[in-house]
Amino acid sequence: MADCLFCKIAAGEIESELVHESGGVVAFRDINPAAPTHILVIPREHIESADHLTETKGVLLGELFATIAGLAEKEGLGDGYRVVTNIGRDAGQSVDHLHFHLMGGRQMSWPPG
Ligand code: DGP
Repeated sequence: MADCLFCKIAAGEIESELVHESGGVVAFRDINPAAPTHILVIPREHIESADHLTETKGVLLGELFATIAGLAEKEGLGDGYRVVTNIGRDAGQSVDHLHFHLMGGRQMSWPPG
């Protein structure tokens, strides 16, 4: 999508600290980290949010979560980590391209704010 920040990052048009890249999935460090490890895992395909997922995206979702698990292992998050996806303004979604926050390296609190 022409005007999407994360599409541009996935295409390499905007610089980011990439930590994973495949044909379907890209992962890069969050510009404003909220934990020692804070990585955004996204599909290359423009999907607005998890609210726009359909059953046809099952394989892609599997790759997204396998990527998250692989990165968590690489980052040494064996004691646990959190995966968050915000949907819509009330939840705090600021970029309208599906992304999973992979956060870890500190004790998380619950419930989230
Ligand atoms: P959300 O609020 O759930 O839509 O998360 C969007 C995240 O994207 C937020 O934690 C900050 C991050 N972010 C915004 N712009 C950039 C950018 O240009 N580069 C990187 N690496 N992260 C960004």
